[in-house]
Amino acid sequence: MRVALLSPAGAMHRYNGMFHKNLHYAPITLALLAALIPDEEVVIYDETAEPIPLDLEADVVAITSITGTAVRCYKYADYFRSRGIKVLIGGVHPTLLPEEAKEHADAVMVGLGDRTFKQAIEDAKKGELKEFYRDEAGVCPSIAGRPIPRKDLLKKDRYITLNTVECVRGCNHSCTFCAYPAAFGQRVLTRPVEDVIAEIKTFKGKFVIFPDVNLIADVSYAKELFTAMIPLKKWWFGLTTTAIGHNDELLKIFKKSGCKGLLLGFESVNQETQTDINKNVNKVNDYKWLMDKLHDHGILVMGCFAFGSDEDGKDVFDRTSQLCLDSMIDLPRFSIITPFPGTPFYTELEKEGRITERNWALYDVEHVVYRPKQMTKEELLEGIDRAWKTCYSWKAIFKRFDFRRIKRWAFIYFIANIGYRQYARKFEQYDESVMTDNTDIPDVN
Ligand code: B12
Ligand code: SF4
Repeated sequence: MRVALLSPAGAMHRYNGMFHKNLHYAPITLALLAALIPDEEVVIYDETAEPIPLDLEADVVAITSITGTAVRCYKYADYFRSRGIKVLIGGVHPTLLPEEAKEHADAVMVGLGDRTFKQAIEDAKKGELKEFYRDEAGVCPSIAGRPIPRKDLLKKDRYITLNTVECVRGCNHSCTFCAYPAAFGQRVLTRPVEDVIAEIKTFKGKFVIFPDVNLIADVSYAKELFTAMIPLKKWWFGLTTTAIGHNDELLKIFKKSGCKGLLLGFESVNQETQTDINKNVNKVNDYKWLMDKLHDHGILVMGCFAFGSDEDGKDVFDRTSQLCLDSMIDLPRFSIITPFPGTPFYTELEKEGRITERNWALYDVEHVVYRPKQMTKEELLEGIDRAWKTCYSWKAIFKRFDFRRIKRWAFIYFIANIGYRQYARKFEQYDESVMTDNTDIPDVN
């Protein structure tokens, strides 16, 4: 059976958007789905890397969707169905809103596809597709024994690296704004260490990227995995929570195993916001101490902040920029706290009648989709723009550089900062009209 796997992208992330090759690594989703159906004739179109051809030939089109891409995914789904092709849709957003996705697809894949995708393709062959395939408790009790994702099907030269590997599925926290626990629950599934190491051994080059949302969701697993990585002599990047600062043993293992960069969700300079969003693992007063400690271990930090919580007054932007400068956060990243559907944060704002925008294309954490409490939408947008520009001026880039502790990694620091400086300067071009424009896909309704 001919299966086309599609990953539509929002305007900013599309192949002709603002990132180009320099800031995209290969996502795993489609490459893994391809590996789950080894007997089929599969092609992959990831719209961050290339256009999706409207004249593609396939018996089944399988689309992955997150909230920010859902409207575009539905338009592709409607279009390919109008050509008589069966359409399956899955991913975070259809998992959160399966009934909505069903309006546009022959089958909706709810939750992980590890155990259900092959079944759906078999059913499609027999003309017996079901409306929903659900990864409910017990259907996917483990992600052990996963095949190695088919990265050979990706456009290799369009990514900064193909060396991405998933090892932990799930997070032990439940922050109120996060779509991840809302979609996949709080169970933490881990891949056997030997499987992950075997996959990493297939990688060419020095770099490895872990896209897992929280690498320390299971601390004893993290110790085991990264200890096993030490002999591989790789340089790796991944995501954890700020709790990493309080685990000296694991931090030492991170250093030895080649950890060069971590993405941390600092979220806010207001401790009350951390309580409000259920992320009390973050202690704002520790941020400077934590940065020094990570730098002492040779680890650079992308520090993410989300503006617009109820506790944020108009001074929050300048306070946050100042903290980034004082704490020498290597790569500050700013977004707008976004109520993804299915999350407790969405339910709360919905109850208060504060959701102002339901076009999912604007749920990309860069646009304002609700009424903030202490400022207007315009003030929030102006504030975030100012924070980007303040932190990515040349002067600020040099001021944030912790020469004493991380001079050896200066090249990583400056390359990454130059990339984000470009992002900071371009992102205002992606206004609401650009983000919601899908006229390149024919209308069939
Ligand atoms: C790589 C990545 C990206 C890439 C590619 C995104 C894409 N369309 O795939 C880029 C850089 C473009 C990106 C951008 C964004 N991302 Co992103 N991203 C990821 C990340 C880190 C890894 C994805 C991955 O490879 N996962 C590994 C695979 C194996 O897991 P999976 O994708 O969940 O797939 C499994 C199941 O979901 C299911 N499945 C998924 N799709 C399908 C389809 C079918 C047909 C079937 C059968 C099954 C199936 O089966 C798979 C195997 O079990 C995830 C976090 C994560 N670890 O998943 C966030 C994540 C998907 N991103 C997220 C967000 C918020 C964003 C941004 C809005 C924000 C930002 N600034 O980063 C932007 C917006 C993009 C846009 N509008 O175009 C959120 C999504 C929340 C939501 N409700 O939408 C996630 C979940 C992170 C989080 N903490 O919440 N992202
Ligand atoms: S710690 Fe990160 S991944 Fe986990 S629930 Fe909170 S925001 Fe989501």
